[in-house]
Amino acid sequence: MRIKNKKAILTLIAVTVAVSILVALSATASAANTWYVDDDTCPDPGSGTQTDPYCKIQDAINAASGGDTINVAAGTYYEVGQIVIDKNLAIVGADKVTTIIKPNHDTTVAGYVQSDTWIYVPSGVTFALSNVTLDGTDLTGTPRIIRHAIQSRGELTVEDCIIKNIKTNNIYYGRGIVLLAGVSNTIARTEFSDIQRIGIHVRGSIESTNHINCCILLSGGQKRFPLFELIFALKFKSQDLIFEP
Ligand SMILES: [Ca+2]
Repeated sequence: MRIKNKKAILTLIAVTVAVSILVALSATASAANTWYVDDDTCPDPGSGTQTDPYCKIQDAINAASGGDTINVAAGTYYEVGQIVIDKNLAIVGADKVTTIIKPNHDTTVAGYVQSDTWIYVPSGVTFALSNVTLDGTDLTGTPRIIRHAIQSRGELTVEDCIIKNIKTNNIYYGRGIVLLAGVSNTIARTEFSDIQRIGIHVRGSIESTNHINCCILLSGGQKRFPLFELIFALKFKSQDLIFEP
C-alpha cells in the first residue's frame, strides 16, 4: 500500500513537472499580438480586437505584452495623462496626417526627469512609433504645457511622424524628441513644426549610435529673439551621431 502511494505521488510529481514545462514552452512560443485602436469605438472602451478596437491607446498599452504591436486607425486620440511605454512596443498609425494623438495634461517639473515629458520611454525598453502626429494642443487647439513630447532612456525609433505644437511656459523647454540614452536610436522622415525650443535633443555624453535620417521641417517656436524662429533644430553632445541622406 505504501509502495503504491509512493508510486502515485511520484507519478503526480512527474505529471506536474511535465505540465509546467509545457505551459512554460507554450508561453515562450506565443506569438506577438497586434492590438487595435480606433476612435470610432468611443465612448465604448472596446476590447482591442480588429472588429472591436479599443477607444484609447492607453488601454492597448495596458493590455499589450512585450513585443506586441498597437495599430491605431485614423482619428484623434485625446489621451489621459502621461503615456509610459513600460514594455517593448510598436505603435503604428494609419498615416501621419490622419492618426493624431493629443495630450490632456500639462507636464510639470523641469530637469530631464520623467515628469518633463508627455511620452516616456524608460531604460531597457524598445519603442517604435510610426505614422502618427503628436500634436501638443488640446481638443480646442490650445497648446498644453509640454516640455518634451518624447523623452527616451531606452531605444527609440520614430519614423514617418509629425511632431508639432510642443510649447511650455518656460522659454528653455518645448522639445520634440529628447534622447537621454540608447545605442541605436533612429529618427527618420519626421517633420517637426511649432516646437518652442529644440527639435531633437541628444542629451549628455551618451555613447550611442543615433541615426538621424530626417526630413525635418522646422517652423514656429518662441519669439524671444526676433531673428530666430526656433532656438535649436538639433542639439547634441554625442560623439557618435550618423546623419544619413
Ligand atoms: Ca477613426
